[in-house]
Amino acid sequence: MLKSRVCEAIGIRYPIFQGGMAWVSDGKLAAAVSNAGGLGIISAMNADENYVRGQIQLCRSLTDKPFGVNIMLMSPHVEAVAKLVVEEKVPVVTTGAGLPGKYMPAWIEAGIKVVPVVPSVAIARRVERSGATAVIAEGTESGGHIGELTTMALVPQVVDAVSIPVLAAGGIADGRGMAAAFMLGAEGVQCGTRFLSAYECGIHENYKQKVIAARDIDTQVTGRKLGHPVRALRNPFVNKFAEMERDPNVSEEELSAFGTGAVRKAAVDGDLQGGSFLAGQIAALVKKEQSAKEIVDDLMRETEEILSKAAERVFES
Ligand code: TUI
Repeated sequence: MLKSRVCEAIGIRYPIFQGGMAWVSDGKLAAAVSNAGGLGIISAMNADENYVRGQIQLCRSLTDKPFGVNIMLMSPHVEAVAKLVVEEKVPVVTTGAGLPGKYMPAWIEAGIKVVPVVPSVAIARRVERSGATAVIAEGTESGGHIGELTTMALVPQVVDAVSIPVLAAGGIADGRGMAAAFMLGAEGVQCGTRFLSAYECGIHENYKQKVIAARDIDTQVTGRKLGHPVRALRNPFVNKFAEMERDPNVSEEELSAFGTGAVRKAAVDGDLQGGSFLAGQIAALVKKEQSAKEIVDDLMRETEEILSKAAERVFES
């Protein structure tokens, strides 16, 4: 049985978080992952506090296990959602796309375990000083909003810099990736892309099939010009965005307006032309639909098998 400080700190059976994904991670998916022994996470994305409250209630109606809410710090509703998680006494808050420092005292005071996503050593150190329970070191292989460093380079550097547990994210979708993360010093993982194909994931069937059909080279990063690089599966929307980004006559406002609503179009409408299908570089490893429990069980079985036989694999007897 794999041993991890993450399980003790969060109160979960397996050290696997399901990433908070905009228009993807709702109360139903989060409850399914938590019931499977991982940590399911509801995405607060750009939604208001009423939507997030509804998803928390839905999750609580489906599981009595710990779950999390991911707060996207660029959200226009961040202040209201930051208050809501305190009122609702949400067990775990993860954060993304910014520095959570100003909200952390109130969350910690309320007994919430705070686990920020960090793209660098300096930010990991800062959130540890602010009282984070653990950090998620997320490499640029991830889908959605990304940092610069790869998981392979970032994770061991963050592990050396902080004493709280580190979870690895970015490019992890099976037991090989999870075992490798543990070899880098991580004590848990966060997977997003792998859970896109879960039966309990309510995204449009076109999104699931696009992930299942993806090849290794099928993701592309756009949005660097706006200062918010985002990784998604290549399609007409991504091609057009990239073309507009290269055109010096297109203003940042026009670019930003073109991108607005595209993630919803992908996840809710399955709009293959106009949607932004956020997914990580590991999408090609996702080959079929499965239940959240099958995904968590596969990850754990593969990881334990690889790690327990690691020496046999590489040493001659
Ligand atoms: O947040 C994510 N992934 C996301 S958020 C999102 S919604 C969105 N859509 C378009 C543009 C921007 C956001 C879709 N996918 N992952 C966690 C993550 N956090 N990745 C990188 C960071 C991060 C970046 C900078 C965390 C802290 C940070 O601090 C530095 C600063 O200057 O704020």
